[in-house]
Amino acid sequence: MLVRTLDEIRGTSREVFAENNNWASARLLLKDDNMGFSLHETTIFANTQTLIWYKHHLEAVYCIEGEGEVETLDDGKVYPIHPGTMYALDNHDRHALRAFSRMRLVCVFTPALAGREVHLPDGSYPLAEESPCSR
Ligand code: 9YT
Repeated sequence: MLVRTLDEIRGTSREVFAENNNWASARLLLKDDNMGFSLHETTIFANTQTLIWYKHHLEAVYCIEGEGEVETLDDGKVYPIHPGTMYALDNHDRHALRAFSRMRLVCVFTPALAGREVHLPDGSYPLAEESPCSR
């Protein structure tokens, strides 16, 4: 069994910061954990907007703290985010994520992230290289 805490992750390579300082991501589970997904607690800092397009991944996001909104850019629809809201990018949707206060989000990615990914200029993460399953 795997057991990890946020306190153990802080200050290690599993804690990743956006280059534009919009967010920080504590990566609780990664590709090498062989769960088939990665699991993150992401902090989105207040009064930020992040343009995202996970063209290689699916992501589900569950808000546990803070207020914000997500806009799907192809159709301009805006969805409020409060604690208890989940959104799933089931169509690799291009979107804008806006935080009105500091948000804490639990995020699941498939395929799993490998470790230190930050957004590429188009808002995507690169696809982690295939590696043989270690178990
Ligand atoms: C909600 C979202 O995608 N925010 C960007 C960071 C990402 N969740 C991550 O790498 O943890």
